[in-house]
Amino acid sequence: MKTILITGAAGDVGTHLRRELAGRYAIRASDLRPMKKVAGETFQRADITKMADCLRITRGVDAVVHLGGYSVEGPWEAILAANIVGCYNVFEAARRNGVRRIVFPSSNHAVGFYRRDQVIDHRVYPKPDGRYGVSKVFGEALASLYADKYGMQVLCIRIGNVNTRPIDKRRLSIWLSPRDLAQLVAIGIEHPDIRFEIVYGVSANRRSWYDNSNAARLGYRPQDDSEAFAAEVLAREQPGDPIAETYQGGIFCVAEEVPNPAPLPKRRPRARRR
Ligand code: 15L
Repeated sequence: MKTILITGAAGDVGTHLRRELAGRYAIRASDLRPMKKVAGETFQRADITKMADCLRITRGVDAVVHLGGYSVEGPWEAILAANIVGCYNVFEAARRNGVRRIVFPSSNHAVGFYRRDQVIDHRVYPKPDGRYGVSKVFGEALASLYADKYGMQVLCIRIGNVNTRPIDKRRLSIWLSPRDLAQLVAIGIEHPDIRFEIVYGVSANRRSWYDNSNAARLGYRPQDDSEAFAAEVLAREQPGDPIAETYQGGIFCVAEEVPNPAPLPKRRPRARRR
């Protein structure tokens, strides 16, 4: 059985993923915060802004699923520390410890300034919708560098929104069910031919904004479709900010800070013109 390190394991995505992958991998969970372990896991507390911690947690694992970091739009200092310095430390520590496989959960916010009336694939130019999105573009660039220069094998998953059900209209297009998340992560750990790949972390949503053919090429067969929840979600949807509603990144395209989980977009008093 392969041993995998999951950083940021105590977070929402980490909690879903550990539950889904339990029994399939020997999971080494790591986080800054203490957490409740799933049976069979080990836990190591670590601060990814410290290289020594990263060297300790990446030693002896077959693959790293790097979920750790700041997961929404917020202050630059926090994003710089967790998503730039921390991300670099994890990649570099993995390299020094001879770990070749990394699954890097990027985000839909790396391309959040594409319009909703556009379908984008894995080859589009990044269009981040904030500092957080920029940090995810940085992570993808780092993954590309470590693949090309050091022979690492990295799957970047531009995750939409992981939840047991889609929570609003935007999430109907970007929802990722926990079991589809686990399928994608397992592809990232197991697929023999990965060097550097970008895929979208979304279920088989009928309202998707993504051409996810690169994921399909790697064997991804999502089981879920947000459409099953559409009527219920749309019935409670309120009109939102016009800019947020124009672009795929939603409220991240206008707000300076977004709480987690990201709330429904609110209509602002006066619309900016674009
Ligand atoms: C993300 O990248 C965040 O990590 C998550 O908390 C959600 O806000 C998600 O995007 C989203 O766009 O809904």
